Amino acid sequence: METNIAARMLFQNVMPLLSLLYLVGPALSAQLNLKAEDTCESEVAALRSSIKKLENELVITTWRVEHLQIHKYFRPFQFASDGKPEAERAAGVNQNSLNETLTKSLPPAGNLIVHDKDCSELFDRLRPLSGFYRIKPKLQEEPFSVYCDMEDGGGWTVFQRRRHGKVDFNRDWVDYRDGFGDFKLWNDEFWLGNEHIYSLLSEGRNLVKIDLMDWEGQRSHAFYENFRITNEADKYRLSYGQYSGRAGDALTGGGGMVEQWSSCLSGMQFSTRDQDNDRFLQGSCAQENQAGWWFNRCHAANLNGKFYRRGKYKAEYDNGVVWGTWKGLWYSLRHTTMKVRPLVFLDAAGSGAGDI
Ligand SMILES: [Ca+2]
Repeated sequence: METNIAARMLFQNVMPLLSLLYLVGPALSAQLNLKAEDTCESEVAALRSSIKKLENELVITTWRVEHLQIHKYFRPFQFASDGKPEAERAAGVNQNSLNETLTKSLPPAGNLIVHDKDCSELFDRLRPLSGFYRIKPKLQEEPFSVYCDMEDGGGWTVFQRRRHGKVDFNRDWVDYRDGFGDFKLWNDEFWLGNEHIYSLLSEGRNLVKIDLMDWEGQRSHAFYENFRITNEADKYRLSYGQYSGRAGDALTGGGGMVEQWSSCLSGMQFSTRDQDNDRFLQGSCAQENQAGWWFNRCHAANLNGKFYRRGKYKAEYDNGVVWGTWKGLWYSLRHTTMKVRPLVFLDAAGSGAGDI
């Protein structure tokens, strides 16, 4: 209920702001240009600066509203002809009009100001701090919000993150396709969504880095060149090139032929608890492991697994947050990050090789 009220207030605040900036903003800017040569230059500068601040506020608030709408935290606040807020009539209102208000979209303010196809372009252009930013990997697609890791050489677009186990990763196909989790705070957990990951990975040569941390604070990592997934029609099939790093090549299943036969994930389709596309004929890896992932029969690495709070765990299946070649299948990791940037990238230190 509190969320609803907060969201409603947010929405009430953003609408006048939207109207003001869309209608008055351009005219006001033109006016200011005309008067720039007048004597009141400091006033003009102050006004320009407050317009800039308002524009920034508009962008941020629009993202928030979109996030709340996407996750259906609230219905856009609307007055009916009888003057009563919609919420007061909600009990009596028919379902069709509810659906209409749920799908009503805001003006595409973000489209006008998204310049970057990924966090590496944003890093090159502005060198901003790590945080959530809007990117647009493909011209014909809508921009979306991602976490940009501007440390570690900078320019990383993050598509998976585990930190504290508050987000449930045992989800259906649609959630994994569209993305889930929280996209606000520096330690929020999320899966960016297979559609977005597909857009992000589909062009150019890339480097994926997988950052891992255990419950003692020890860190390790793995790199994969040219990490790719196919589209939904092919069930987001995974492929990747050369491995390097310290954590071991768990995606390929580790050392032996037998392990690779059963747990190499290259060439595997994505499976969720409601879509079994794995090679385990007798059952569903996604159901056993309570996760969506590119299962074979089943895996030696599964970063979307069940979050166990002590590291070592006992269970019927090895269904933890697992990177087998580093901590084994019966140790569930505390932090994981999967992130990508172009293979050829001039990092913050100018070395061109990142923090490898
Ligand atoms: Ca199966």
